Amino acid sequence: MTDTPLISSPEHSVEGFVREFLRELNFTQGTVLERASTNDTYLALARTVRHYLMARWMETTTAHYRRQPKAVAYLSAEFLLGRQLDNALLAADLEEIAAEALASLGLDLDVLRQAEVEPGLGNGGLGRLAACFIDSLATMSVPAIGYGIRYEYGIFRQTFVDGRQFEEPDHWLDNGSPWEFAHPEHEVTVSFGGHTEKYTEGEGEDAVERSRWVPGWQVLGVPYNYMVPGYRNGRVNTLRLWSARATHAFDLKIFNYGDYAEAVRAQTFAENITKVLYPEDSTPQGKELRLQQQYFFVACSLRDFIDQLLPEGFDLHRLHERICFQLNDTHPVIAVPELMRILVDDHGFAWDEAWEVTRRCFAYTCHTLLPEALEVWPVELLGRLLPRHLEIIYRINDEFLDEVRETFGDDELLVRRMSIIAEHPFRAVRMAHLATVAATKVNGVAELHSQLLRDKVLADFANLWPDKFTNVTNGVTPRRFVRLANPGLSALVTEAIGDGWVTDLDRLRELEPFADDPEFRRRFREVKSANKQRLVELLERRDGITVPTDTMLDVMVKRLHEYKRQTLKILHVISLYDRIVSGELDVDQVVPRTIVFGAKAAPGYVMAKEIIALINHVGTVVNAHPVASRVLHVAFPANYDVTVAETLVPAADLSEQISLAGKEASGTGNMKFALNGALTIGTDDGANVEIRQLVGDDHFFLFGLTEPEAAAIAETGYRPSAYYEENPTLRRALDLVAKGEFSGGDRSVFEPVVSNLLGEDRFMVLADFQSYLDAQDRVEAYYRDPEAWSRSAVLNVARSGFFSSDRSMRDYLDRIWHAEPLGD
Ligand code: BZD
Repeated sequence: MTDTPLISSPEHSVEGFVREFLRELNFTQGTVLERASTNDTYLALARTVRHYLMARWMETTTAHYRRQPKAVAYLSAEFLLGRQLDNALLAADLEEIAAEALASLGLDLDVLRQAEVEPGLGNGGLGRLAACFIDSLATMSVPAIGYGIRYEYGIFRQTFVDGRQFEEPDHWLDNGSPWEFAHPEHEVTVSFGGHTEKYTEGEGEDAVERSRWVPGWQVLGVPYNYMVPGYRNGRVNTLRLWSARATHAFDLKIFNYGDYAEAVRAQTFAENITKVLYPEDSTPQGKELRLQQQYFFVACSLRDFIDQLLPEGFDLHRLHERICFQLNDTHPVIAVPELMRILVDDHGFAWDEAWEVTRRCFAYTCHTLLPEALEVWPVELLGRLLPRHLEIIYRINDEFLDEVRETFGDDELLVRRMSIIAEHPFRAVRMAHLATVAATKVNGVAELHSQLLRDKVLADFANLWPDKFTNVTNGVTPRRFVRLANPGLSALVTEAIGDGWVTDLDRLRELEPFADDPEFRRRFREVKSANKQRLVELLERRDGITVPTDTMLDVMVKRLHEYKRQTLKILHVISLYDRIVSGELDVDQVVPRTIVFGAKAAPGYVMAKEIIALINHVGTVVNAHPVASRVLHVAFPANYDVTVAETLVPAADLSEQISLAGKEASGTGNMKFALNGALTIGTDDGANVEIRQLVGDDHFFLFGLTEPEAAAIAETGYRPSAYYEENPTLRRALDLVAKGEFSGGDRSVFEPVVSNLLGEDRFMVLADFQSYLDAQDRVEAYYRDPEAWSRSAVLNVARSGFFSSDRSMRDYLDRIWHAEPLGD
């Protein structure tokens, strides 16, 4: 690193901003205001804002390099970032200046905001969590870097045709990508395939048997850097995403042989690695390309950290003093044998020495409880793609199983259960076991989840190493999900308690007394209602969906999965519809509600797609019914993403968190809603448990089986049809679906959904149905009293400060990383 003085930031004023913006528009975008398209002006604006953060970025990077503090590398196959412009404006304290500067040129900041295409580089909670965490790390001045993949196509764009999901490619890079900086000069070579060779190093007594990898093919990884600005603290961390390119050998091939077509084919092959994000959630499909992606980004990242970020000549025996690699689920776990390979093969470490270092460098976060979601790789595939890594995994396993036998005796069943290698139904590497064996710490993402990991999913490991297991409850960034998404609430809160809450969310506690202030509650309701208005306008503009204003806004947004139980919610809607239409409920006595769904289904997940169709078809019928539509409205905007969440969450009255207890690891949407003053209707699952404990039972609508109850029923044999037979309300709702009420009389359309519920119902929708309806009745009664409801809503805000991702980061720092913020 040089001592070259940094160019200073542009002047922090309206005039300074205008100057910089016009310069960008003219010199970089190559156009003039009069002829600039919206995209031109958006790009010029983004680059202008970027300039204000540039000096801080360079300073932060230089400080990390010079001071070599212990850092955190967050390895994640997904970073679901959301739009960048607003967050950058906020971090640089430029919101007002930019709005004024643009207005002085006859431009509207709001219009330019809409021009940004969000990078959809994640599926759902896991990817969004990674984005919240890097925001918090930057805001807390923690030396940290995010490592991931720059997918050319992010999560698919969802459209509905006749209510059914269709997927379209997400060309997020098409209009230019002003937030990234490519660094081809720092490209890294990544090897795949080939075979290993044994050789002897040294002679006589000193001779050691070693193995070397002779790869079959290689690709290049090009880093793209993204700024991760801290909130007004002068820090900008880095997110480094890797993109695959063909090696230069291919260029040579063109030159030598003129075999142009072959060279292009090779090029395409290499670049396929980072072409597309796998649109999966919880059910890995064992795609070869996916393993290539995982190894690719992890190999690039380790090389980058070791070769670029450590000083030359650094003694790798002390690597753990400089870094903790946090493994975001099992996707990056191949980093464990990769580090072993680097240390043993490239740096000549003895095996034990290398293992000592490796074991201290990794920590593992598990995000699931569903056994089928635990990633395994067939040995055949792993051995073909990464033969040296497979050898290393086998040796790690041999030594680990020796330890198991030493501790527990020759219990072969136990040994087989714990082995990193599964034998059935085919020989495969269990990535969660590998991660658990290698990691210094293994954490779940909410108290209940961590408990279940210890007691069930990884119980044998917890017996062996009780101290390895810990909990860090998830959190969300208050910058994006309160301060930016809910300007009305932010202003109200700041007026009441000052603005310290933005970086110290526990201070929301100071709002508690205001819950008893009728004037504050009135203003809170005013904000809610303005937020609903904003949502109504968004749905109209974006989707052409018209929804009523000023009804109870009941929201269920999350990936579509059976365990999350969107079917339970739609059965509630169907039952309300049924009882209104049949006259059992007096329509004038029903509290009007708008039910909003948002969900993408994995393209190969047939049942999830059927459920989407059912929701859309129910919506069509309900919304068109002359009586029911007076009080019920269903909206399902397609392509739910971070940008939609930012308008939807602040508008919600009721947050639906209704997974079967023991299945949702944490949830983070639940936290966003509570922080924005929605009340939760939820099961005792994931972080709902902690939300309820904090906000209090009187301000949370609990229903459903507990985890031990659900486990007991599953044990003795669950019979969903018994609930159908015994509960006439449930029977009528299911019968309506079965007889084709929502499919133009065609009974076959939703038959798979109905027979699945009656025959298997793995996630006990029918068992929880009545309890859910009763809880919804309590919701309705409570909502009739706006004073009581808004008091509870304010208390939800005041008592949810714990769910800041800043707090999660403090927990990781204290319990796992043992790193510290960088002082001035
Ligand atoms: O992770 C989610 C869990 O389901 C949530 O309960 C939890 O709150 C969040 C964050 O901890 N898991 C995912 O989002 N998982 C995936 O998206 C995923 C992606 C690829 C493969 C497997 C799972």
